Amino acid sequence: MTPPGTPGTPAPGSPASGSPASGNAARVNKDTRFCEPPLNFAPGSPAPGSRQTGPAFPCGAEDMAKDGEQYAKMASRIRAKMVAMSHAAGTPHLGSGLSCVDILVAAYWGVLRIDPTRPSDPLRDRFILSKGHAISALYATLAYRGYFDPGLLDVFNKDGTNLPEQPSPGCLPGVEVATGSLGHGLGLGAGMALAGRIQKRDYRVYVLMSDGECNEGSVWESAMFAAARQLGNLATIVDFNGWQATDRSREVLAIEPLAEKFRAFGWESVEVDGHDPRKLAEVLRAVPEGPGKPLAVIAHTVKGKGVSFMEDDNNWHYRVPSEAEVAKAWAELGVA
Ligand SMILES: Cc1ncc(C[n+]2csc(CCOP(=O)(O)OP(=O)(O)O)c2C)c(N)n1
Ligand SMILES: [Mg+2]
Repeated sequence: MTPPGTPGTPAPGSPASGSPASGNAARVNKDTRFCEPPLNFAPGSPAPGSRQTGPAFPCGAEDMAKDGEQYAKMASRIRAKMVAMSHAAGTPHLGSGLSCVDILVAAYWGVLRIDPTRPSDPLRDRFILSKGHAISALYATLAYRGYFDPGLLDVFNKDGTNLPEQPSPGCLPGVEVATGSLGHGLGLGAGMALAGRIQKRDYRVYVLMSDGECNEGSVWESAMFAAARQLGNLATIVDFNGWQATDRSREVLAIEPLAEKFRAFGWESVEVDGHDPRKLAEVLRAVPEGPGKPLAVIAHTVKGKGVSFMEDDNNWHYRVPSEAEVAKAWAELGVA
């Protein structure tokens, strides 16, 4: 199948699309690749400097929230596609991606004030997948949410395409930042949340981390910063599946009690079932635009969720499914 789109086109800001200044000029920060696009003030819009509230972006929350079945159907569709993507690309981290699908479905269909046709809208809510190794879950979510043609998912991790195994900023519409090196998403999110306050833009920032990622010192530096600056417009969701790459999280470091740790760092903290999108959406929708304590949602999940022979089996951190295993998974997910 030939996917639509233009794989191979350099992403905005990639070296091929124009490189930063060199020599003396390189010491001057002229690189504006990661700046927000300027706001265009239409007649009747608030004057620069006044508080700006985003439009009520269509998010489908009303429809999906009424009926948990719809969340479940979308989650199964995403999971099935991810299993096929892993097989086609020979790419690992499938268990990690399956673990966080219900969190993504809750966020993208039940919480975020976004418009897929305007992925760079300065007033959009931001979502950062800090556990970047689970990128197949985000790509599939963005595609089915309308950010780009789902046909592009078929070239996942193929050379010369814009769907790398670890995301880079702007590689596809809706991908906010580069992640993959664990421990950076929360700091990036805190910066965005602070920028929103300074610019008087009423958006929220959501950062999805993994439990193993919380071993990183940078997570706790960011947590202290966010609480000190009262970034109430910031929330993190920790995909707490109890596994890291090679062992149980509790065997690697004493990560628990995680909710209490966040509270000790000045955050609000709640524990939820990470496979209950309605509950997740309810909790995440309550995040305000204004100052206050940031929110940590400890989402208890199962690595490999949705495919019985992958659930809680950490071999699927690295394993790639065979064709027969894809068929078996699809049958279980009800899409065969
Ligand atoms: C800074 C850093 N160190 C090491 C790795 C390699 N690595 C990839 S996934 C992973 C751990 C996975 O466990 P967890 O963070 O809990 O994510 P899960 O796969 O369980 O969702 C590691 C160590 C990395 N991506 N970044
Ligand atoms: Mg984990």
